Amino acid sequence: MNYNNLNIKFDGSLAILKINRPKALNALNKETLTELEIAVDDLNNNKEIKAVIISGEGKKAFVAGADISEMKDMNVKKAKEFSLLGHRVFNKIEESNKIFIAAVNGYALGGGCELALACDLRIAAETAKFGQPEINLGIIPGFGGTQRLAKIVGKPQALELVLTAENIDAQKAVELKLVNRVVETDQLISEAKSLAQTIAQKSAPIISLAKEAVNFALEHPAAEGSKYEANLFSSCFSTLDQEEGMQAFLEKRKAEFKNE
Ligand code: CO8
Repeated sequence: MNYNNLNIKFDGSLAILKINRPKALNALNKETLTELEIAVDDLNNNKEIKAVIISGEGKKAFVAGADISEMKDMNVKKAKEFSLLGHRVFNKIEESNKIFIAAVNGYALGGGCELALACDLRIAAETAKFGQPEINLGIIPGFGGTQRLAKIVGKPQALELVLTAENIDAQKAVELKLVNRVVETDQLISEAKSLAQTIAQKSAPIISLAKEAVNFALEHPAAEGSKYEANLFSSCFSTLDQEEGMQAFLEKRKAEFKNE
């Protein structure tokens, strides 16, 4: 599939997806979000792929937000449709059986920060900047930012970002646990690939169960989480990879997972 606003490259069991509107700092217009949904659906159905790196083309921006020129004349109905499109696409990333890693190469503002938040792991270049500047435009975050940000950094820090519209740098983002780590800017993609490859060596069904279990924790009380984990944990024992993983340990060799 040829996309107007996305570049996708494959490297073994990894996919590297870049938002490609550098002249508009990779702002998410409807066409880009629609293409992103098709791409995420395709990747989710691709049995060869275990991890997806999302980044932005160009040196300046990961994604500088939803496209303001497109949003400017929206009415309430159109704004809701646009917001729900973003929610649908970002939920598909969050609920995917693949691991999504945001490699944040510059501005991750508004919808761009929200896209990074929907990913499972976030690596930031030293030059990355994060923020939720929507309030300066007379709106609030609308692609899941108020919800995911509060869960990830906690209410006071989320509210400070959303109410002040101030950008934070990569170092501050690490302190807030908004990103997993900061790396040198020219090492960003190689570091993201290295992390993705470490994960991709594990068993696909077990990666997926691990993600599902941790995601569940953010949405449910501890007692429900324990039961859910016990169910997912026991289902590992219906896989060939659990047999192989334990057998390999006892035989003092590296496991050769079959992803089954
Ligand atoms: N939308 C559209 N165009 C953009 C956007 C954007 N979000 N960001 C940058 N651009 C465009 C600029 O208009 C400019 O275009 P042109 O060259 O044609 O004038 C080009 O990209 C380069 O940008 P700048 O000249 O502004 O570059 P600077 O280096 O001076 O500044 C900034 C970089 C600080 C990133 C600046 O561009 C900026 O502040 N951008 C807007 C950031 C922002 O407010 N983002 C939040 C948008 S709202 C949002 O994301 C809501 C999400 C939920 C939506 C829910 C649906 C209803």
